[in-house]
Amino acid sequence: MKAHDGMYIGGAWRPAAGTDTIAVVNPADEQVIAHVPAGTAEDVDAAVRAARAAFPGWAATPPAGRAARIGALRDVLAARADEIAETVTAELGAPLKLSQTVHAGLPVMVAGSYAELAASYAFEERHGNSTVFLEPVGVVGAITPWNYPLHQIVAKVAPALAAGCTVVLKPAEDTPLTAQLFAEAVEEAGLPAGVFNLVTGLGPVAGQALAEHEDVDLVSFTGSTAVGRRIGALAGGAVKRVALELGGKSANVILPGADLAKAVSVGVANVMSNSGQTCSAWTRMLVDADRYEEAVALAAEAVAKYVPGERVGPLVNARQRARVRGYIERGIEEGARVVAGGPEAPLPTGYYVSPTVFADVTPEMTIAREEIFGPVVSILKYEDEADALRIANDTVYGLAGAVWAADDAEAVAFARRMDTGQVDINGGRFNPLAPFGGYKQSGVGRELGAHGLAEYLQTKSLQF
Ligand code: TXE
Repeated sequence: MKAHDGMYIGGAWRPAAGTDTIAVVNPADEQVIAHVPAGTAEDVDAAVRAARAAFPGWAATPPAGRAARIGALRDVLAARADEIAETVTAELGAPLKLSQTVHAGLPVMVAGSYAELAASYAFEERHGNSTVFLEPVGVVGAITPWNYPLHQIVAKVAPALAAGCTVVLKPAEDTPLTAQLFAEAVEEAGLPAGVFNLVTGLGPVAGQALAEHEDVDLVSFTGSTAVGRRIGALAGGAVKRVALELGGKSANVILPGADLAKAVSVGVANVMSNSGQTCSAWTRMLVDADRYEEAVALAAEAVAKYVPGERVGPLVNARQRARVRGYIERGIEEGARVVAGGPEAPLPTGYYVSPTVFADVTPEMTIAREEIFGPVVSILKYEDEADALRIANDTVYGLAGAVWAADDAEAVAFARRMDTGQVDINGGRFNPLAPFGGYKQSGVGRELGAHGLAEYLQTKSLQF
């Protein structure tokens, strides 16, 4: 596949400081499809300087002018959607249909929402005898994961640009080609040089250098809790702003009055989508004792439709496959019952695992506590509503969740007692304006919508 052999810095593709490269592999056939440069601290420093130089001009651009550029970026992403979808499929292994609808489609919606928000957001407020200005934080270091290669980028870059910040992006090493396409789109959209910069590279090298850089004012990170902790500690030490979007172990709570067939099939689909590589996936299905076996049978039936290599893609790399397989084995060792999938099913070449459903899962089991990040559903039994709430909240995470009930009011009453940042009520529907982010160890800060924009602002108040 086509790849740039340099970094996008200060409005141009420039040679990397070093000579190391990263091989990009197609997870569906394990073939190397391209190489990209492995950035060093020197590349990161050049990118941060470019972002710093561009900051005063971009920050002073009136919101309507920033909105126009973000709108142009949205249009380029929409025009190049096919190419984006093919690239995501090549480097993530996602089925092409998923890439077209979600991986290419979502970023267009999100960029569009920030074109509108940049124009309408109240960057100036009046409180009594004070005028309060909401000003851009400065240079943003964005570190993104591979699971939604373009969405994760746009969910950071679009609000940062809307706020008037400039950005250096270090994308995941597994999916740098989508990031390079994004840089091309930025250029095509006519953003001023240095407003957006891209450094590809390894997390512990280029990512670390960006997180540590003293001229970065805010680090926005999405990824593993382990790396998030390190970045949070670094930012705390340097007294700089940080936003962390980390793991999840979300509950799909099916209350006794809910439409069980719908709740189970939508619940299974939610976990199977993107091969379970979604931080907000509803990986714990909670069902009342009376309807438990019925739900287990429905889930086994639903998961049979998810054939690896057809509706379900592979995992992103061999490491993730080993990790997910390890969790499946652990589930069996700890006494959970495999009702679909499991370790033995034959699989095509590629980093596939079998879509798996576990029944008889108890809250203490590893598969009910740790983020698996694969197509694995755990079904837990509850006795009454209080028990369901206790189980739902019995996790260090708090990113998302779902509640199904006889009516919305009952589901809302339950959702209000869940310790989690986002809940889908009787199915829900994606909303690009809804703030997304975690309670507890799922993170700090919010992405998307006006709340996502506010992360990139700092407050100045003038008294009269
Ligand atoms: O994540 P990493 P990995 C979870 C999920 C998954 C696990 C491991 O459970 O199984 O994390 O995935 C960069 N300094 N999520 O190992 O390493 C790295 O280059 C600075 C949840 O792939 O955290 C990449 O750009 N940066 C999740 C980004 O961090 C560093 C999405 C994420 O990679 C770094 C992905 C360092 N020292 C995984 N080390 C979500 N919340 O959506 C790595 N990176």
